Amino acid sequence: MKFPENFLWGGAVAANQCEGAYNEDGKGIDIQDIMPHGIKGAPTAEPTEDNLKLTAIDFYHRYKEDIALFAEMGFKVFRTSIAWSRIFPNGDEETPNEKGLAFYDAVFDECRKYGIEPLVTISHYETPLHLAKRYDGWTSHELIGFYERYCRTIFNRYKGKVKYWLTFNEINSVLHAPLLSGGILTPKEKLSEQGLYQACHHELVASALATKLAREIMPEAKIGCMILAMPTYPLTPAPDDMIAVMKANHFNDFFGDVHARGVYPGYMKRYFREKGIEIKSTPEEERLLRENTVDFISFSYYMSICEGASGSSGEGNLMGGKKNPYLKESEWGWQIDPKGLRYVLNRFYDRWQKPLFIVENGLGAKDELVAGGPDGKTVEDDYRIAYLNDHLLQVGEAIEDGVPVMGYTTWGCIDLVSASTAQMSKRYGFIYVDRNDDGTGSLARYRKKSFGWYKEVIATNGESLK
Ligand code: BGP
Repeated sequence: MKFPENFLWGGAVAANQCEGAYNEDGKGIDIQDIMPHGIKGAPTAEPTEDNLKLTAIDFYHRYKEDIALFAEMGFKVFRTSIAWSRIFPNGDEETPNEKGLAFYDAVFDECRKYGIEPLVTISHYETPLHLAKRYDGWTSHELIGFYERYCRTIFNRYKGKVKYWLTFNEINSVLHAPLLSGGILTPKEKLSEQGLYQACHHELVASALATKLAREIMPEAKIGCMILAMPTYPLTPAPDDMIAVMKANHFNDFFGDVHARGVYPGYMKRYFREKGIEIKSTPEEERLLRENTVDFISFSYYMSICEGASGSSGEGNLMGGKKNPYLKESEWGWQIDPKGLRYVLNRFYDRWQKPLFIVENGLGAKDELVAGGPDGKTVEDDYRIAYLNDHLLQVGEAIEDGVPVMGYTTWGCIDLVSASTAQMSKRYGFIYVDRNDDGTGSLARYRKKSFGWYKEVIATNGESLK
């Protein structure tokens, strides 16, 4: 199995799921601070003590120790996000918060010290709360200007330190989780499709604007979009099931199509027409989209789903869809499908002809800390090793198929708080963090068995995979 030279091996986290320090050094409150239950349960009025993200794994104070562990594994790249509300506490101020800027300087410098490239998500499910309350998040056109100012600030500050940028985490998830993904406080059941797709338009325009700015300010940078990838299989070979798959794909492909081709696809225009949705757009915005397509497409991959013409969707999994009788699932009901990753890599490259970057993949599982390992305690996580090994073999197959894959960052390379359930017990890391769902724990770090395994994979550039 041959991975390209300079393949970017690494791991990924997001600010809100690892940093903690939710109100330190001038940080504003963001939507995660009032979402103690993830995507289930209503947001709270104020940050509450049961919200694990307020402290998370305290990366804000322990980043040096954690980055040293990533370096020990041989990471070439580390994906994290900038918490927008550390830079602009409310989101709509004119001047940034210097302490927030200084924190990310320190994080990126620490990465560079070890030769690790930072890969930065500009907006990862952490819209400043004020933007949600005052403007209803991305439903408002004004967000484009605030995001532009934020991008200009961080691009000018970190040019030369950060080469790889992603505009919005899992941009297509706004259709399913408007608050988490789009900072939209109007409850999903009350939000009109008109409002929802207008919000998508604003994000797409903002993403194109960020791409334009990045090219002006940091000509050496590479900027990509980020999509939640879920390959969809027909439940049966019935033509109607295949059409159902095609339609389900449209709602996700639409985001990649605009990012890669710069225009709204015909199937989406038809949908808008038939639903009476009129996207407010200007010729200037259309030009922005057309002239600023992305350098690469990145995506998360956890599972595939099935679709069919009959019956209702939403049986399981993150974004609806139906269960596949041929696949096993994780303890959280996410169906495990390594071959789906090869399929999605081929499909995305066929469609968009842009380099691809897998920026999230991994197994959320319950771990048991036992005696052993270099730190005195460890986790024998053979199930995680098997999951990652099998997925990486399929990445290798896709590379053999001719797909240009830039890199691979496992999700949650260190245990962190889950996005969908806000639990600590849904662990993804190579590094165990001693913190429990009830908030207890010392926050100590322990290398799991998978730590040494991944180190070997990186050191051999994938040749140790079996
Ligand atoms: C993606 C998000 C991440 C993340 C991951 C795993 O949807 O981009 O933020 O956490 O999924 O999901 P979870 O944490 O719910 O297990």
